[in-house]
Amino acid sequence: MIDVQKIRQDFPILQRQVNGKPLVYFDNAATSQTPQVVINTIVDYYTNYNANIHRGVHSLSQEATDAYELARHKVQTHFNAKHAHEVILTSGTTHSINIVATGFTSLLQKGDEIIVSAMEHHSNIVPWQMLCERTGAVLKVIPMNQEGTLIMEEYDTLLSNKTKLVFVNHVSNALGTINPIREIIKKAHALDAAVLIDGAQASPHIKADVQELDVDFYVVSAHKLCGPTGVGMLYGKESWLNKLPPYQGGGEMIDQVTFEKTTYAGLPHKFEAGTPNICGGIAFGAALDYMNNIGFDAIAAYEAELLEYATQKLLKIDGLKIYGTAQEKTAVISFNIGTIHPYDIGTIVDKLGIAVRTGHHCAQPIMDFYKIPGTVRASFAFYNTKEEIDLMIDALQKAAMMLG
Ligand code: C6P
Repeated sequence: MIDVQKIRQDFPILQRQVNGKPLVYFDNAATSQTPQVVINTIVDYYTNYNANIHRGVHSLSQEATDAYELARHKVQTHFNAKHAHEVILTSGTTHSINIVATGFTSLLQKGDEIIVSAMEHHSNIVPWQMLCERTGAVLKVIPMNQEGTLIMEEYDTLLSNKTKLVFVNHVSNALGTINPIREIIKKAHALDAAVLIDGAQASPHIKADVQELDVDFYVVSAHKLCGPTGVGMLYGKESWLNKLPPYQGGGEMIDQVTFEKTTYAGLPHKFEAGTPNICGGIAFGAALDYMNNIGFDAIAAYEAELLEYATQKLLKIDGLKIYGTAQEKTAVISFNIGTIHPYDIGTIVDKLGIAVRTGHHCAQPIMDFYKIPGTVRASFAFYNTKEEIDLMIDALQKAAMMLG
């Protein structure tokens, strides 16, 4: 059970006002808020043991290295990776995807096929298009229906022995749909294709077990689950990470360097060139501790209640249409009211202290599918309340009256 009032005390930002009104933060799918314990971890690092890692014999460097590697271990445990060296700490989901997409350049041939879904974020489309340009591989798309659910029969027809890679998000950022990733992975593996699951939007709501999923790559950003920006995870099966070449050259990722030849470090360092976001990595570990203390089952149950409550209330607003009505959804609601531009709604509700995202949400193909310029997106977290939803409904009614 979530004690939401107690939890809210953990987030200093939730106490502030915006435009003279109490902040109602419903832009959690863009980035989540940061609890005091994670802020304290960041302050503690810079106050007490800021040093470069894996390099110095001095005590500060040792302390920072130990804390960073402990954080990697926490990420490994959270996602149940078999080995700590299968966890590459990156700058976030986008960086993680680009490591894999670039790495596959030497493993693909002209005519090979890559499958993505119709509801991907641009960061799970563009790197694969660039990979296709480099290799002559062909991009195929699993279509979706009006509810925002993937048409799995079409996936079956797209799969063939030409399929080398499949990339799908676990949860759609614009629609909230939870995709049937188990089935997607199983079917791809039957044809020896590798699968990357973009877990950016799933990770704050669903605890993924990469071994149980048998997924080849799973990627997340810490800032979606109460951690800082600029850090994330690329999980890869050891066998795949060994096959892929390094993404960037530099310090930290080498074994021996001469002007004639360089040999690379083993995992995970092969993919971690340069000084990483040390503090961010440590704070990522602290954020996972914080969320696990609350518990992902409790978070999911509470957010499902918020989703149901908000959906019912929103549908009572005249002319409001929700995009993304899949059975399996996280607490994300994309909507429009009549023909009012989402940007105008977002601007008016902001004046009333309510933060929602408006626009195409970096998922333009979804907007093209529905033939709309964008949506208003309200995305909830475990620290939001039904009272806040009521405030949003009032604000939307005011906006609809003013603009309709
Ligand atoms: N979506 C949103 O408002 P980065 O920026 O690398 O941390 O995450 C990119 C990303 C990748 N995949 C999915 C499914 C995502 O939702 C995001 C980030 C934010 O929806 C910002 S555009």
